[in-house]
Amino acid sequence: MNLFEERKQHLMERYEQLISRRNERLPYGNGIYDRYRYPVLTAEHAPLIWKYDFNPETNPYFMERLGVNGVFNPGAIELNGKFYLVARVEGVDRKSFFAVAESDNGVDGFRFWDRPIVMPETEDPDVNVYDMRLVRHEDGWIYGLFCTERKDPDAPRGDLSSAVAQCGIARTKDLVAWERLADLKTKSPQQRNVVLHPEFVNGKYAFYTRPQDGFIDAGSGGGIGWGLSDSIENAVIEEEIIVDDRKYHTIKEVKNGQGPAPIKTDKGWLHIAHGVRGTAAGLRYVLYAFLSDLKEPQRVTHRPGGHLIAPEGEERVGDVSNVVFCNGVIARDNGDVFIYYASSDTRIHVATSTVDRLLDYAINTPEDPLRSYACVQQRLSLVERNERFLAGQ
Ligand code: M1P
Repeated sequence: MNLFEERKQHLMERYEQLISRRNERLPYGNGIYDRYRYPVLTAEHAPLIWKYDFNPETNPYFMERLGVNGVFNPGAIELNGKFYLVARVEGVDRKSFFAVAESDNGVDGFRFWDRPIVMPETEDPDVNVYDMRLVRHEDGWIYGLFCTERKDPDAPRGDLSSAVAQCGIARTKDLVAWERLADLKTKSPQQRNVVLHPEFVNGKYAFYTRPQDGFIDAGSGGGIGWGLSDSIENAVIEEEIIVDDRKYHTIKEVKNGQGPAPIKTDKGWLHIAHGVRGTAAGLRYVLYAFLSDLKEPQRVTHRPGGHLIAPEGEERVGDVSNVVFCNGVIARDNGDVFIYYASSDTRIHVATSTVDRLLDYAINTPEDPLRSYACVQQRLSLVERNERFLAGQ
């Protein structure tokens, strides 16, 4: 067998082994959710025909022509009983694009569709697109809101890094054909992590936003914002309020952002978000949860303290280490919840829970009391309740 055939066969076999590998739920989680042994999607899950030229005449070494660097930060949706992720696929050229992967059970067997999504551009072409939030809206469309990034036209000469992030909006019925709408307009110079609320509020489209002064730095901005727009085709938010602020000495001191669209429950809207703090080793991204009022989704009713998911083990290392990020969740009719989170801007994992468990967590976990002394009081109160209960047994 020649080199071309040998490499091709080996890589194809290895690919099929990877896709058919069963995942395993790790035993004894924290009671809130379960983690799994393997990531559900990685760069190695990208189909070989996206990367290799299969013609031996033009590619005698069966050499990778268009490499994939990472697969992370997916939007998620259930359609006709199947699990779909719209992943951020990052080529080795640093540009990201979107691609759909599907699975029957949501924890393994994810396989990319043959072709990536062709996302139409607006008149002002995106340089990079990423982090899609998929929302099935009550108007009948499935929306994909994502970050569209372009070079900052006002950057000083020689500054090749400054960028402007805004919210791109597209809609689809089948995840195949996408209609691109105008980018969201707000007064903020930077917007990332914008999410469409699944229902109309006061007859308007409602958005979670994240206004920022700079591309990376929140500056005087930051916090999870909220605003309404009459139109989705030309969405404009005139007034933006902050519904979940960042705070000194918390897991969301530097910045935070809404994750996926919130889950509707009988006790309120259940949100998963990310919080960022600075450390000597750089930024640390963790996930947290909160609950907001059913009728007024912008009014937060419960704020469990601390993180819900933080990077663990190999999750801690990758292209941007010490990061977990979530923009996709699937809540099934039977109450099961699949939280898709990416680690270190490199790969995608799943954590499974239920609406009941997450509500118990959100409602009964005490808020961050913001001072060490108060944290000790909080812990002592738990210890004393336990002592009383155990003594009475
Ligand atoms: O690198 C970590 C994350 O950084 C950004 O998130 P945020 O806007 O909150 O800082 C995003 O670019 C995200 O894609 C990335 O995972």
